[in-house]
Amino acid sequence: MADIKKIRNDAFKALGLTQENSGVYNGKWVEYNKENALDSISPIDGTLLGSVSTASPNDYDKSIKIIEKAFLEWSVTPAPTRGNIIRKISRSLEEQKANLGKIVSLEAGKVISEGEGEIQEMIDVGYFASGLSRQLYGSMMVSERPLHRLYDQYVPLGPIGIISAFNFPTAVWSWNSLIAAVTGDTSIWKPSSKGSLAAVAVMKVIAKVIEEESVPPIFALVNGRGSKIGELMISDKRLKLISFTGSVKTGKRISTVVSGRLGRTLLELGGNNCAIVSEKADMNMALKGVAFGALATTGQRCTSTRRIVVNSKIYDEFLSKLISIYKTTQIGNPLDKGILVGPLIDNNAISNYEQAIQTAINQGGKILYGGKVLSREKGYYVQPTLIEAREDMYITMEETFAPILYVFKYNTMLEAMKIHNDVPQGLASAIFTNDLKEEEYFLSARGSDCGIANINTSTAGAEIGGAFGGEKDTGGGRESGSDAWKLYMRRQTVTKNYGDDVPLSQGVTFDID
Ligand code: UN1
Repeated sequence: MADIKKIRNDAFKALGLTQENSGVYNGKWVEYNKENALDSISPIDGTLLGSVSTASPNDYDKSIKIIEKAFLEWSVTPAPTRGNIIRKISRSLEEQKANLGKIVSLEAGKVISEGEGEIQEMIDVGYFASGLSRQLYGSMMVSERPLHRLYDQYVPLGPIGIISAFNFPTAVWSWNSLIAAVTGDTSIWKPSSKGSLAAVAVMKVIAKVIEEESVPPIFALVNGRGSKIGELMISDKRLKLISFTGSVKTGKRISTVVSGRLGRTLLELGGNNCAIVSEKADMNMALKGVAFGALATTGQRCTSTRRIVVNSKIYDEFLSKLISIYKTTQIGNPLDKGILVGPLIDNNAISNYEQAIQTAINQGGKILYGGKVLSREKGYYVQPTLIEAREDMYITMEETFAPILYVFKYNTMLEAMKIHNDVPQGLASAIFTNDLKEEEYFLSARGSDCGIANINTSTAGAEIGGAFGGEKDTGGGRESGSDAWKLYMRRQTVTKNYGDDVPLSQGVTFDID
């Protein structure tokens, strides 16, 4: 049985964390203040890991002024130089990967390999961003006028705000902050109040690089409640972009407030991800993909598989094999070897789990496996649950952040696709099939309506190189890889006349002599 206290103490020592930690950084750590400090409690067994102080409105304002000033210098630093700094950050994260991974595991309740995987995501994004720093390309167009040049260039946007969720307490910050940093932006981060310690741990590592390399304070950290610091951020005109990961409800409000001041938003809201399992699938691959998608991170990923639609010809066989996997999957302390499913984040998550299951039963769902709370006193453990569902069950339209998988049956691809798309959210999707026609149908305009479409792999576990985000109620944002960097910059269309006359576009004449 893993010794939580020892693991915590060792990781704390390596990372310079203590029982009481400042949760506010803006080039310097603001002194710890007991008032309004957040307790970081491990969902594994209720251990108090440490306490993290929060930002006062004054600390917040000061931090914004500091990153505004840093922007003046950073935005004109050559992008490849910025990239070199971010590469060094990745290296430092690599050195501390095991310790940081442990903090994420302790605070979010992730199994060790997932805690470390989260840090790996940050490392990967850093290297990706560093390469990107030499590729912030604009396009060259051709001018309709003689001796004219027409092109677009990308210019840094300004200070930006990042509000992240508990389930990926550090990786999602890095998708935004490290990409934004190579584009020349500075950023301020309000982590989830359930991810405060992981945020401090990461910032400790990063602050060291920033200070050693004499970089201006490009990253600020302001721990605090959404209702206090989050509110200040969204209405702050000095923040040109607000990147938010969290619930649809909060996201809609943020969208209204930020667009009210004509700011930009990048929203990564709910997912209700579905996998179609065709009779033409490799069944073992489908079982592994579905099990990982539904069980990893105890169903608390935005990309978790929440629904499967299985072809009626293989339905019984697939379900009986899936139930066997559920029966043998070990639930418990995520720091112990062999455990694949750890705790939910808190008691509230347990209540949501119970409520969803009760609603599903009331609406005609049939429990195929699970459905029970295992512990809610010292640690928040539940049984992963499989529920046979029908299309008219409204509960299946909602995202419940818990390991509940709704199971549907289909006969035709048309039916499967309808069930798949008929929910408000549109983040991740998958089909398991070895049939090219089914695969292409899934990828066609009549296919998956999600931001992420996977063939023969899980809805969860996206790589950082692709753009991450989704459609419909998921909010439309794209972050991390591909050309998501463009959102952190403003596009400027440049027309340059190197002739001796001023010919006008569209053949307009305007003779002033
Ligand atoms: C999230 O849950 O907000 O694709 C992020 C995945 C991870 C990231 C999830 N790479 O499952």
